[in-house]
Amino acid sequence: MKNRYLLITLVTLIVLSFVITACGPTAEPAPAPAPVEEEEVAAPAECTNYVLVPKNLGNPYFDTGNTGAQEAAGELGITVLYQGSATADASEQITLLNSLIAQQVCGLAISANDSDALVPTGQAAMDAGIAVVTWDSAIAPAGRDLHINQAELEGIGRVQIEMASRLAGDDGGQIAILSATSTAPNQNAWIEVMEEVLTEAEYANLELVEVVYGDDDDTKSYNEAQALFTKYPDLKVIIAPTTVGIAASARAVTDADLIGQVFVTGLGTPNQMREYVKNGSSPEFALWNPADLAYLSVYAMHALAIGEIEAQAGATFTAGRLGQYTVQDDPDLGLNVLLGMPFVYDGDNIDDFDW
Ligand code: RAM
Repeated sequence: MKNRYLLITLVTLIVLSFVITACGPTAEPAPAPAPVEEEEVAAPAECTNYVLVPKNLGNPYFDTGNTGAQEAAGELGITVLYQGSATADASEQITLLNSLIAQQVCGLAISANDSDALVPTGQAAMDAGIAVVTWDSAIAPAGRDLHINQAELEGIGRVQIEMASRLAGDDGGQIAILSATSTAPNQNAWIEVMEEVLTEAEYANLELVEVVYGDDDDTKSYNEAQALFTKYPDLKVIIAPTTVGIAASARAVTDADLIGQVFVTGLGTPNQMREYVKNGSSPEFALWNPADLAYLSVYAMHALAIGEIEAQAGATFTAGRLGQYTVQDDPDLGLNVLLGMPFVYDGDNIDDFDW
């Protein structure tokens, strides 16, 4: 996109130089057009309408993300609509994205329900001149310009095994993973890391008995947790790498009077988890700040759309209060921008957070 605006600027300068030559004294040679500095390229005035697309609506994690997106939108003087499908489903998401492409928005920031299925849709958007970033959950590199990554995969996977190990105690025991949907790119990547970390000698006393899927649906997640209690009476820990799954699992443990016997950990939001940290069903969990993640995503999407950066490694931009970021390339994740490290919440700090 940036090239287009450079070209328009150059053509304008050349045309202007002809006009000046035609009108000016004929003896004087026309001055050569000044070299165009990248910083001089003005943002196209029409690039003000963007959309933040969550995996699904009604999920407090994404709603919190939207508060950060709106903060960035206010600072940048742009509009960011928040539109998603009712369920965390790739085909519903594709239908929505197709309609947004037809509306010719300036940019899309998508949390993907499927890594590969969304590639053609992402490509269609980019072909239409729309800046495409993913945030939270990535489309495969061919289907987006950049992924805005909450934290390193390794860090997110490892911290969950560390927490599970602390909760299982010295003797270890059976653990299960209660995930989001079976196609969720982010959860699947984290589960892969967790399975690898579990092969380390330090975690030899933890036995992963099953991975089940609650589809980021509260009721389904609750029922899956209950099914785990029945199937594995010796279960020690449920790791739910999803904010929907962890809250539903902690509620299921609480309702089943299993506090102290089955512990829940994983990724959650402080407001949803506070009561479960306090009642002991989920003494610790981790997360990054979803508002910051979406805030950063809006800055990156806008920088791409107005040609301030190209989607290439080494490109730098400033994301408001979060400061400067550099686009990096990763063999698995492709071009991405990294927000930071996951943070562990527990009884000592949970009341410091109000989101
Ligand atoms: C859920 C979603 C989201 C994930 C968080 C941790 O809200 O699945 O994609 O990043 O959990």
